[in-house]
Amino acid sequence: MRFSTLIQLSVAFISAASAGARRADCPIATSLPFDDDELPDPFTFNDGTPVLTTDDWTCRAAQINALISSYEAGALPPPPSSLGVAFTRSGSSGTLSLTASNGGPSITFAPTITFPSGTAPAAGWPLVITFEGGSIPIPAGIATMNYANSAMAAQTDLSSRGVGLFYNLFGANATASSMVAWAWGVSRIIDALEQTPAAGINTQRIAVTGCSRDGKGALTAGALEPRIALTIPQESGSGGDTCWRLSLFEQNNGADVQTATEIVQENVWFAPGFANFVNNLSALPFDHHMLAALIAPRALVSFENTDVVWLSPLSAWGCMSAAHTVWAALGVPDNHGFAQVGGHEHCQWPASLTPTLDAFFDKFLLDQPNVSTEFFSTNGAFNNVTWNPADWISWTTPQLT
Ligand code: MCU
Repeated sequence: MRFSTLIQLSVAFISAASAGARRADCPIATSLPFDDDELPDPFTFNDGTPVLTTDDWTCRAAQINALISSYEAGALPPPPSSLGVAFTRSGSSGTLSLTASNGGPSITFAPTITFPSGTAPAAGWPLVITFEGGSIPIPAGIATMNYANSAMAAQTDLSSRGVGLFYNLFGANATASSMVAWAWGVSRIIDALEQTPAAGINTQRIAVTGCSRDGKGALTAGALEPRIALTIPQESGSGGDTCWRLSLFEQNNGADVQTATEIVQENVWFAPGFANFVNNLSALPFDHHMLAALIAPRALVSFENTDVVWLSPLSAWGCMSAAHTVWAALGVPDNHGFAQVGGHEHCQWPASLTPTLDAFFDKFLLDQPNVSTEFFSTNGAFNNVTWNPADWISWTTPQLT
């Protein structure tokens, strides 16, 4: 017994030592031989060694990001070589006009900001960037920006591929999905706010939100842009805060949910190459619990609706339960919330969830660090499909040091 303990300890020591070496040289892969019906383990590096420290997680997140980019999202381009910004304000309304170019064609987009009344905090107003206006109640004391993400990258149907401002700049053949294009636009908005103090926004206190397809987009932006403090996807469903494998399981058990095979035929939210994997989900070295986990340790609260079967309610609960282990491992479980109820239409906000939402705003945008954000619940209405975590989550959650 003692001998095996000793071996285990020395294995742990060797792993920790090699993890240290990996941190200095974090190997990124864009493809990985993989075959797993269950949810992939976020805490195992591509080379099979364990994630043991918070620095390890930084490297692991970079690995996951590269894999998601390669398999389903497409390439996120760097900032443009030039970004011109003009800000105008009239009363409670502001317009932030951005012109981006890489030396060739330029694009201009001009999101509007609605400012709260009263005196701005010394660091500037917190801000929620709302994809297509969003549909959650935003409390007093927070500015809102209306982001016309569908102009950045269209999302009508498959004919939207390569259509929108982003593709005018990067070319219609850019691999970036519409959601990656939207995230690129959010990053430019934050660049512009950073270089425009007159806009009066506190760029340390920015949230993103959107519902349904735009909720998928808000989640992706939160995953790709580390300056977003709080990510709030609402009813993002399949392709958002749900896992591909779990949605397929739900469908195989008789629920009419959206799956990966459907989504790639419906719209351009994913890169063209994702179609190569939708019939072989076991080959994906990630699932969306790992997309969501790219946000950790920053704050994520997602909301789902069990009345809309298409959203794949079991998948959302299972996927976010799996993602939650990453926030737990990082010692900040309450930076990740989830609430799933019924009794309302798609994208209609149920008042019962306002206290949960407000707690996240208070803590992460309104400088009230002592507010509790311990909210993680479902009504469990999964259309008679059973969630059994042991069938899907084979890892134990480490305490990263
Ligand atoms: C939940 O998001 C999408 C869903 O993925 C699509 O299949 C459906 O057509 O539209 C939903 C949506 O965006 O509704 C507003």
